[in-house]
Amino acid sequence: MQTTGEIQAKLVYYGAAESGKTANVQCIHRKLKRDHRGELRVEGVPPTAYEMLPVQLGQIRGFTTSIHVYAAPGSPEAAELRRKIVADADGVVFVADLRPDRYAATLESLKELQSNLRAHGRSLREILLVIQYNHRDEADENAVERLHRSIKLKPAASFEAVATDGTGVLPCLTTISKLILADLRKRADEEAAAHDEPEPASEPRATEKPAPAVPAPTRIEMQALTSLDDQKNFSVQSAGPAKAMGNEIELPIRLVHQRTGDEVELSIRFSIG
Ligand SMILES: Nc1nc2c(ncn2[C@@H]2O[C@H](COP(=O)(O)OP(=O)(O)OP(=O)(O)O)[C@@H](O)[C@H]2O)c(=O)[nH]1
Ligand SMILES: [Mg+2]
Repeated sequence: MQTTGEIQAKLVYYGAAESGKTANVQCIHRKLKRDHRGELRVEGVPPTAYEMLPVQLGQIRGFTTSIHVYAAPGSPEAAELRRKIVADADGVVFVADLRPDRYAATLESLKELQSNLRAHGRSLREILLVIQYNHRDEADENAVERLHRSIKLKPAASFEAVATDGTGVLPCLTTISKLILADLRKRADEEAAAHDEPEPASEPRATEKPAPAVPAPTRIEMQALTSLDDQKNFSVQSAGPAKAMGNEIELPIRLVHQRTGDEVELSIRFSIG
């Protein structure tokens, strides 16, 4: 297994036109510190324009890890583009629009997502999926329950949101990112295990170096997602044990979100001397 290299995961915000996918990605761009995200790119022109934002998440098994966050375009003209964008997604946030006059469009978009995944031999059951009930400020208090019943899905999690003012945006991103990272870590473990299996007997080539040991325990650094202004809602669940690394001390901290119960693991590094 290499100690350098990159892992890029793909997260797609999918949903009906005007459901708030772009507003989500713009909000993430606004809220993350510069060194935790790249530039917000707008690709194409309306009605098929879409946005992409790289978010840096630190290291997994020595790999620099980032998630490319896409806001899929919702217009009818962009149907083929949506299909392509979601084909190889590692995770999806389905943005359900709570405004009553957008129910039908939301359910239609979910059906389309299902069929787009199926076209690539995938399914809504197998994909890492979180639902975001957006436009919360423009619907009555029963809207979530009503739409939720029609959606008939059991996502890993769901969130209420107002993407324009940031409500619910980062908890949603944090949750789906954690799911994606856990999945990547599992895959990295499987890859490492396959790598560790004894090779059939052959002479090692002179240029080959032994594979470096996998550092344990692996810590997924979540600084990007916890350095946000939502962090006031987190309380510390556990901390430590501290680990000395050269002239640095690393302290792992587990936070729990008071409202959603989401857990986030991050690490703080202190330099000595
Ligand atoms: N009041 C309110 N407005 C929102 C919310 N989310 C998005 N909007 C607004 O709704 C409009 C559409 O939002 P976008 O983020 O562009 O929607 P989209 O899903 O990217 O739309 P397409 O790219 O056309 O599919 C914009 O004017 C946003 O400012 C919300 O939660 N509340
Ligand atoms: Mg958009």
